[in-house]
Amino acid sequence: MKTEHIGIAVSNLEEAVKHYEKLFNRPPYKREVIEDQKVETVFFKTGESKVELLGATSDDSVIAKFIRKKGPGIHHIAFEVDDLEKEMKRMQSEGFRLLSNKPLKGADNKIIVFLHPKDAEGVLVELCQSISD
Ligand code: CMX
Repeated sequence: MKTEHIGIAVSNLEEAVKHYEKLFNRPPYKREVIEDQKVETVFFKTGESKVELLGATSDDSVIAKFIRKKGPGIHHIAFEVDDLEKEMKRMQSEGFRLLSNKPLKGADNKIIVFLHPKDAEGVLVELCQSISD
């Protein structure tokens, strides 16, 4: 599995974009709202991988809840797989709890599923598979 991206929860997306533009010395390559997840995402390329800034689009977004509880910071790590449904079955047979029974639409042309953070030593893990535009 390749580390596809690291998701960072931010309380002010525009301010965070400015900071990360300075950090990477380049602009983001993509911005996308995922309505179902109530998040707005902004992506920066970091070599083979990416950083995804995550802002809440409503107070009941999981990102808003996460920030209220833990403050801004690393929210999840996403690993890319070739066949998400196959990996979901494998993970379930290994005793991991999946947070959805079916793949969900993720940002940046991906289908995704999350594993419960309690099953990965307190880290929210996303498995993702690329799909065409
Ligand atoms: N990392 C580590 N632990 C986390 C966590 C995170 N990101 N989010 C929640 N937790 C912990 C909580 O602290 C809590 O722990 P305790 O029981 O010890 O207090 C536990 O998990 C349950 O959390 P909760 O706040 O009670 O439950 P939620 O209703 O917030 O659900 C979770 C948590 C992980 C299921 C939810 O945040 C989720 O579904 N996240 C995935 C959605 C998401 O991130 N979407 C954006 C994706 C965009 C993309 O990449 O495409």
